[in-house]
Amino acid sequence: MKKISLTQYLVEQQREHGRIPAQLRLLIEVVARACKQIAISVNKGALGDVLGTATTENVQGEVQKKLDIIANEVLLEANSWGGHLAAMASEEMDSIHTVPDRYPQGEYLLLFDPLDGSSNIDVNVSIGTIFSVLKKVGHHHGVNEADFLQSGKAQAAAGYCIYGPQTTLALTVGDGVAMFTLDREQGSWVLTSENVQIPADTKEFAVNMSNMRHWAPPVKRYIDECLAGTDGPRGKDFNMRWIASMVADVHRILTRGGVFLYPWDKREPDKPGKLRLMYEANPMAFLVEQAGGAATNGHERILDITPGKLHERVSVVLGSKNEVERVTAYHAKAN
Ligand code: P6P
Repeated sequence: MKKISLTQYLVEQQREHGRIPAQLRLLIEVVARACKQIAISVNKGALGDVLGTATTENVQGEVQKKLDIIANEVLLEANSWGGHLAAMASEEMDSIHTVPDRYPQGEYLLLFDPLDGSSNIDVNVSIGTIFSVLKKVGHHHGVNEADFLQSGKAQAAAGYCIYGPQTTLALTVGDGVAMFTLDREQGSWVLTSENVQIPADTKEFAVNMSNMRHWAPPVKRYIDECLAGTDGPRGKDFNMRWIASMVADVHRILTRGGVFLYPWDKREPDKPGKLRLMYEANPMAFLVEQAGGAATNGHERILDITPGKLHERVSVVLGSKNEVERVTAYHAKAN
């Protein structure tokens, strides 16, 4: 594969498929540049004043890590002046952040989890930035939270940056998934994989097993059958991986297949799940589907869910198509 820059890739994609108009290309390049800046802070670790917790909490009442706030500030600042965005929404902010009046407003809406996997920051395990791009619908002036409440199938683009042994950006605009690796000598993103495909079958599941006693029966049945191995109903042995950074678990699944579950559990029955729909599940579901995988909440396609609130949570089953369909079928039978 030709090793081209992110900019050349975006220009050539626009020429071939016409899905990346200038404003969207600027948005993607600005987000990619912001991720490079975040990577510099992440990679400093104890050498910079970036580890540990801040003295504040986020909208979910979770204590914020210093890097959560740094990453959030980098993304807000980078995207304010370009004229490509009307507003932003972040896991780290209660309400939406509209572009300051001194800058022109564009037609795009950017949502992000600036640093996902915060519990892994201080122990040097891969973390990431997740982003989702929507377009403002209607021609009303100004922008409000209701403009963001669109289902995931309306996304214009989605991606993540994983800060791991390599710093890698995964991106889709609806024409498949491409990945770019950060060339640190040049400070540029280089295309390193294109048309990423998730195998339909897998022998690897990702779930936090410590929650097993709290799961609904269909999830327990699915995992029990995986654990039963060759002597059980699946007739094959399974392996388990759980990194507790969604970006890292999803990156592994995009790279070699697998199924990821963060299901509803009875500890907080009113909460549909732990993960957030708008800036975790939706962008990851878009990427996974574009790579030939599937993503449901156990009952319906995540991208079809109509959001009611900006920070609403959702149960997530995503990855290798045949496994996701099996888990979803078990839920249907249970109903
Ligand atoms: P647990 C990270 O905090 C996160 O939001 C996802 O990135 C990850 O998949 C999940 O939570 C991990 O949750 O309960 O295993 O710590």
